[in-house]
Amino acid sequence: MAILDILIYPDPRLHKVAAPVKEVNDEIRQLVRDMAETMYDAPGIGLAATQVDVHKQIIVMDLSEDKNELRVFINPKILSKCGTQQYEEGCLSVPGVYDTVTRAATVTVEALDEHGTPFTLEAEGLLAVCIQHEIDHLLGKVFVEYLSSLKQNRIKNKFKKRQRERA
Ligand code: K1U
Ligand code: ZN
Repeated sequence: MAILDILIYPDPRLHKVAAPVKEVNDEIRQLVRDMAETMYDAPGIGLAATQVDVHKQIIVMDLSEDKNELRVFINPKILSKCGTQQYEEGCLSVPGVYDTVTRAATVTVEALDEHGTPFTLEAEGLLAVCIQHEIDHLLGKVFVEYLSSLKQNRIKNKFKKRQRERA
């Protein structure tokens, strides 16, 4: 297994749109394992392939306290959304930034698991938030894009400055 590098905002590669996985094979399963290890190491509760510069529709997630309930979503599609909820979100690609985002309260999502088996899931609460946040990553969207342009510019400038200082 391997810990992969996570792209940091405002890296333009975070805006690439991920392609569907054609076949869930051993190569994809290895990537899923590496993404899970990267998420647990960060630590985070979710990770989209986009964040590790792989532009395929793959998400890993684990919201359990003991970090032993890995969920894998390949080619996820939201079938329906209902209501609204607000949650203070974070993102491994925007470390240290937390802000409130309004999203659907419940979502029904269909996807393939790591064996290529289709499943449908009805989610609410944090699971619904996380699914929407990660699917946004696959569409090239980072959660800060829900914030005001003033906040987005402040965050962008902070991370660009940090990047310059590290170079
Ligand atoms: O997509 C990501 O960058 C992962 C992100 C998922 C997420 C969190 C909160 C709301 C929406 C989506 C994170 O995991 S940020 C880190 C985090 O939330 C966390 C880290 C350690 C323990 C518990 C939570
Ligand atoms: Zn994120």
